[in-house]
Amino acid sequence: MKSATLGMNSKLVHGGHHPDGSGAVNVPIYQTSTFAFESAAHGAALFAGEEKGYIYTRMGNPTIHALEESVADLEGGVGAIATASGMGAVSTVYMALLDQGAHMVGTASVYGPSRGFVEKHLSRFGVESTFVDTTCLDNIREAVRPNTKLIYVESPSNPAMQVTDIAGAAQIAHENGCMLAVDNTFASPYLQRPLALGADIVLHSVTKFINGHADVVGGIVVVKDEEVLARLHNVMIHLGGNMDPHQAFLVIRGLKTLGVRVERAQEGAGKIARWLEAHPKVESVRYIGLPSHPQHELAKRQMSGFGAMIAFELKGGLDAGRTLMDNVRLATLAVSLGGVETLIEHPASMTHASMSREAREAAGFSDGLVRYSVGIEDAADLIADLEQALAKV
Ligand code: LCS
Repeated sequence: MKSATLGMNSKLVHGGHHPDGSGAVNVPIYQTSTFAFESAAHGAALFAGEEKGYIYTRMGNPTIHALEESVADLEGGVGAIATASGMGAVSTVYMALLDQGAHMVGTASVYGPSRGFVEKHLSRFGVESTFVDTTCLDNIREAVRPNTKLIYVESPSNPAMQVTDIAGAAQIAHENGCMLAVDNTFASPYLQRPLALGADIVLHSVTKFINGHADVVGGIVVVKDEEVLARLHNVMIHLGGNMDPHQAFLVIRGLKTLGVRVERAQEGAGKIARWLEAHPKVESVRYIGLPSHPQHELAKRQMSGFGAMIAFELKGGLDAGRTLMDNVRLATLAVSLGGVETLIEHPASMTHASMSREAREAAGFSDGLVRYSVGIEDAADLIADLEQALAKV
């Protein structure tokens, strides 16, 4: 069946599977490092790219390919490369697009290491970067230089929950001869498809919503253009950051339920965000589904739902946040997000500890901010859990 005619949930369930004649309903795990050639000439033709086929799992594998095809189809791209982790996806994009002396403009409130890798490591090779508040397109426009090759946006951003106008950022990128890459981890392809909004590259930490069960670390990059795909693939196989077949199998299994998980979690998130906003001990709540969120209207236009991520600050600041995190019982105090289980964490001392306080403040979040990833538990139970923990603050 042509996937273009299918709805999102049908694509999620059936994507990427090419039955091998065995009758297997699921994609088998091709747990092999290498693939036999039919002849010396066949091996040479595969290496020369004259024939299509599998050579060696770092370069490609049927289980991994099934995942790549499925996510590429969901995101509306020509192909994808799956990586060992989300950072593998981020670093492969940077390494493929940024030559010595090149410059990139990024969202200031990206996941800490997505910024740290450029500022601490790629800077050693002469790569320049400017991280700005990309919720204001003029900031991007002003940061672009003649040597800018990449605009890198994370939307919604982690953990500040800032939303960037993807179509507007794409226009700036293309007027200036550079590419727009979007980290779509927080939304997932179920809620947002950046390529359709004009981005050239979309990437994910599949560790989060795409896999959704807190049992795999992985990443994926989807692109619109075959030449860019080849460039990314070439960099990835040299860095050695490929996904492995068992990882891919688990992610395919998780992906099938992305729609039902996201629908369920965001329904809970909306209830919890509204409850938190009305709580006397809560100073502020950032949930893009709340009308009080500064980019609520933009999110309504470019996303089909508001997702399951909430960030909030208590009136007692950091100390109050610590008391809350130490007293929740149903939510788990852990980093990561986007799984079926609700997680709570403290960005300033955990996920974003690698950024300076000034950088965190410039990125729009204070040391008191608490991040809450809503799972698929009963919202009433999660609210009761927060209620008893807040009573101790
Ligand atoms: N992009 C975003 C938006 C992320 O949130 C993360 C990880 C990554 C990329 C990197 O992906 P990974 O290599 O971990 O698969 N975010 C994390 C977080 O907020 N807590 O733990 C990891």
